[in-house]
Amino acid sequence: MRSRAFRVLSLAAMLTASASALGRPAVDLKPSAAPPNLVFIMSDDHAWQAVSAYGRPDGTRVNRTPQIDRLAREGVRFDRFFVENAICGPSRAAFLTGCFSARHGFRTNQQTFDGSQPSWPGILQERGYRTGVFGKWHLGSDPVGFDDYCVLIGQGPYYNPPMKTPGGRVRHHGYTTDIITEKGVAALRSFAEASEEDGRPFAICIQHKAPHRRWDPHPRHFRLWEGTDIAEPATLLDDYSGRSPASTLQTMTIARHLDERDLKLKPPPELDETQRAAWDAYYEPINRAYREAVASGALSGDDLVRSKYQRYVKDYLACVTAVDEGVGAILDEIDRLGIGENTIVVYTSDQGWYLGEHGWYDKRWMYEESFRTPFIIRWPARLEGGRTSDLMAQNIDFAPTLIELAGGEVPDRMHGESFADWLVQGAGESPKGWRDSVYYRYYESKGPHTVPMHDGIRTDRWKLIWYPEVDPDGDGPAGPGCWELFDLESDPDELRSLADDPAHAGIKAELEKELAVLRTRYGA
Ligand code: SGN
Ligand code: CA
Repeated sequence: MRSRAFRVLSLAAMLTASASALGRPAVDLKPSAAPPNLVFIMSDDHAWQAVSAYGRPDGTRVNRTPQIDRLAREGVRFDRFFVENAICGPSRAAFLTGCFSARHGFRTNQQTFDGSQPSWPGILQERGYRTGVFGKWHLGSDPVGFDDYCVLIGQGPYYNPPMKTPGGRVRHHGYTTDIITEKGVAALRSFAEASEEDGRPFAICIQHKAPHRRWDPHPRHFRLWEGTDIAEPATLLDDYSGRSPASTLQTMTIARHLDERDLKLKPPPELDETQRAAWDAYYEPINRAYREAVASGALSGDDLVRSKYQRYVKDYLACVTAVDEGVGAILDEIDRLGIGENTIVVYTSDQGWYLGEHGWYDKRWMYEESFRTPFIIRWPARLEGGRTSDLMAQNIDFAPTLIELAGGEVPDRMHGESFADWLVQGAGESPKGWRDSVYYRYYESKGPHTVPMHDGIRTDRWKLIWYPEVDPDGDGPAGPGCWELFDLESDPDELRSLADDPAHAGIKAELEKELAVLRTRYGA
């Protein structure tokens, strides 16, 4: 039998040869270097503000995520990583295909993803990678390009999730975040073992349901925040003045739209008897006190909003802690297997999230909280750790970047750009010719939370948003359309639209022109 070193060498030589045969030399993997493994960890709705390596823009920390922070310390943290459509399925499809929603076709969560289109898992698989996905999928169709999978059905519950595998449905008992972590750890072990045998690299996606609504914690995290208050964002009591009427049309406020399940006044329906007992033991006394305070009028008005905020954010952050512990388990397993050096680890979320900013939960908007998403990448063999980057990157760039890092050829249809070369060369200033504006488009007006359809452009300093269905007079979601323009330098919280300010007509016209170019480029 040939030695493992020989097998790795010949596979690397094969990959390098086929990349240059295709006429596009990828990132200069040293001829003797084995292609990297990938561990892609994606959570669902993880606000970058709730990753302590990021924190709130004012520098305060809402929570601690020591394991994700460890990744940031040892890797590169992207501070301006945006999605192209801040909602689950569309963003996941963009990560997979490198395309805007208009091209990958999955514009709203109500659609079904066409898995026959080129995607990074399929391309890596063709290049000899062993691939697997475990956890949330949420694309309607079955995973394509994966040798193995075990995915939640639709959104999936926080407890006792039924999951789908190539062999059919499997029931699970326990806490979904922990189950997904365990599946990730098990896959790491078996893929690494197989790789020892045949020299094939692997790509494993570990995709959490948490901290998606309805933020149901594990009992070990119930009391994490007991006796402390979580800092409020400055815009918790936003009155939406100073902007177009668009922001008043949504139904995602902490004040009026959290329901009994969200506030834990009702338990998750899927709990078994033992789980339910633990749940009730914690929540029932809190609920009793809450109901009494509301009924007696002791808790009302802004105080009630603040109290709902605390309840919501504490549950949300408890769910984040389970995800962070899962990241720790994965990193420990990578260390234990001794494969850390040449394994790329990514931590990201399908979009950002409102932790009370503008009085909201949920996502969908082109405002920074949901448009931006956490993105951290570690690869000890090739990336110097502990750095941050301001590169205006987007989820559509992930597939091209990864394909290049794996020595493959990026299909022309991908809208995204690879930042692979720049990353391995030190990730300093933006690479020459890199985009100086990013495009965004959200389609789901008729979906949950009634956020009106919009698209827009963001540059280093400016953001221009167009709402085609909003009436500028605020009479309802059927108007001739209206604009919002923000100066991100003087107004980082995006509270004062300058769209109607004559002094900003020049910059608005310039941005409108550039927006038209981007719409054409991305087929929107
Ligand atoms: C569900 C949630 C919504 C959420 C969407 C989309 N309601 O409908 O609050 O905006 O998913 O989320 S819930 O009652 O099921 O929690 S996404 O992450 O899948 O895009
Ligand atoms: Ca999501």
